[in-house]
Amino acid sequence: MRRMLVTGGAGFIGSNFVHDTLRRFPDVEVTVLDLLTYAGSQRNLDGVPVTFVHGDICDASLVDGLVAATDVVVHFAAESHVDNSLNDPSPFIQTNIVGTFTLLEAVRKHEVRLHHISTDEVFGDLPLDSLEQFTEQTAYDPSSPYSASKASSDMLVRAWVRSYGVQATISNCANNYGSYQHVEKLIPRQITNILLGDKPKLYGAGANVREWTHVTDHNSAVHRIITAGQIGETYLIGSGDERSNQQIITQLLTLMGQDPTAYDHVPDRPGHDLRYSNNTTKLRTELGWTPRYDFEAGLAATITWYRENAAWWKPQKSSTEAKYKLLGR
Ligand code: NAD
Ligand code: TDX
Repeated sequence: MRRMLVTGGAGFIGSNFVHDTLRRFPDVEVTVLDLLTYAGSQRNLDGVPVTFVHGDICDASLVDGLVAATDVVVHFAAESHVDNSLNDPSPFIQTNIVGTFTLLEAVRKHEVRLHHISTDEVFGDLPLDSLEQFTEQTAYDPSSPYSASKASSDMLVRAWVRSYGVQATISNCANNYGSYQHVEKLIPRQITNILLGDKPKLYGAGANVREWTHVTDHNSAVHRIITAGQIGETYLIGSGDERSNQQIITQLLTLMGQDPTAYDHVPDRPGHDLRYSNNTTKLRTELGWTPRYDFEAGLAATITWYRENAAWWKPQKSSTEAKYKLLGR
């Protein structure tokens, strides 16, 4: 696969994916299609030799031309933040559902391989005090407009595989962290609050659990699936490292030399999913994938990245906090 089209390649995971792809496979010709919403920035691709196309995955004629000229599409583009989806679901329906439909029609027409990036949130949530996990067979039960729109897009991919023989795979990853993540998300929001002398903000009691996966581990799994995954299959991705939000905030404060109790409780997210946990046996045994990052070391490196890249995150910080202020969080 010499030519690759990466949608959403100017966002957090997509830009890390482009960096990793060109580091590992320098001969691949990468084209990025990205709308540069509030979450995307071309600066995330500074110095990286890609063809950048500023446009919308819902633009059928643009997508058709780009898909016709590629060997594989890796589809990251999405509206990705649960709190935003609760506030205004409409861009989530448009980008996540109509955008994925538009890509599917193009890959169907041009018989191009597609890998669709999705999330563990499509399965709903798990009880806090259990060892239950999601598997590839878990029934979909999304809670938020975001997760419902991602679940819809996964269902479209499955239907296009079965009915039209589209050559597609799907992955559902747990929460990611690492460099270039927008400051609206839990970990960068708290790191940048602490760097600015503000307190971290914990939703509700903070008992909700997430499985934290370094973005580079997510992307190494995506590379394995593109090269060795079975068409029509779904793969769960995750590190196995589960922590409560309260533990994360305490750990960040400690790593940054602050009082570990110096955070604010803010009102909870409506419909807040309790716990996510992915069983990744299929990916590990069938495709030989293993995550490389130790969480504490990955978190420390992420703190260092935000410390050293204030010029990257400062322009998005005040507008993000203004949005949270309106939500009371
Ligand atoms: P992000 O919000 O950081 O980036 C999304 C990118 O998509 C941005 O560059 C944005 O400009 C672009 N985009 C949005 N609408 C578009 C449109 N209509 N046309 C073209 N480009 C558009 O998101 P992220 O955190 O990097 O997530 C990437 C993918 O991974 C998403 O599909 C998300 O559902 C999935 N995912 C994210 C996580 C996580 O923890 N962040 C975990 C599992 C899965
Ligand atoms: O300030 C905060 N305080 C807080 O307690 C923020 C921003 C979040 N939280 C909580 C809510 C969640 O339980 O932290 C947890 C993580 O929140 P987010 O970073 O918003 O992530 P989440 O809602 O779990 O979704 C993320 O993982 C799955 C991504 O945003 C999705 O795109 C991905 O699909």
